[in-house]
Amino acid sequence: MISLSRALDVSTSALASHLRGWAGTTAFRPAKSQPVQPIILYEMENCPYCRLVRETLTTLDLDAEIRPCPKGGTRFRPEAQSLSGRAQFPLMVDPNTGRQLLESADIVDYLHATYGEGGKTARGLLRRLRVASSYSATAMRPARGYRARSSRAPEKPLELDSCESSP
Ligand SMILES: N[C@@H](CCC(=O)N[C@@H](CS)C(=O)NCC(=O)O)C(=O)O
Repeated sequence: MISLSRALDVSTSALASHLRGWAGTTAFRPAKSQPVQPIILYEMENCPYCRLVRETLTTLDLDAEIRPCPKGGTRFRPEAQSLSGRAQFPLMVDPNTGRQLLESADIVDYLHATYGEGGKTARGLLRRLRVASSYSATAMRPARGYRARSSRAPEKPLELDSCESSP
């Protein structure tokens, strides 16, 4: 039988996806080419800006290596900070082109331009609405993925087939 805490977990996660209009469900603009080496994304699970980038990875159907950087994380967070010179996420590194970008809107534009069919993400009211709905999705699960817990690193990266909106 499903426990109450599990039911709450799935419900808040589904609500978060709902607040984003289930963006990041369908690859309706699949990439015209796949990166030879996976794109690297340093991110925080509960960061509204990181969610917008992860949604774009789904929309373009791109392979990416996700490097989680929760508060207190010791595995990837220091690496990201030394790369960009600050603690700001998302940070994208594309080993195929040598590009490194910090701002979520710039990362989304870069992914569409490099692997999709171009087009710029909205910067005005639509962008503010997107960010606001992504904040409200985070508010559904404010502490989830925020702070690191101790763990043992796997020998090889774990493979996860997923789409960003899946609760
Ligand atoms: N303008 C940036 C904002 C990014 C931002 O504010 N990220 C926050 C998390 S939501 C951050 O990196 N905070 C550092 C931290 O929490 O350690 C973007 O659009 O990417």
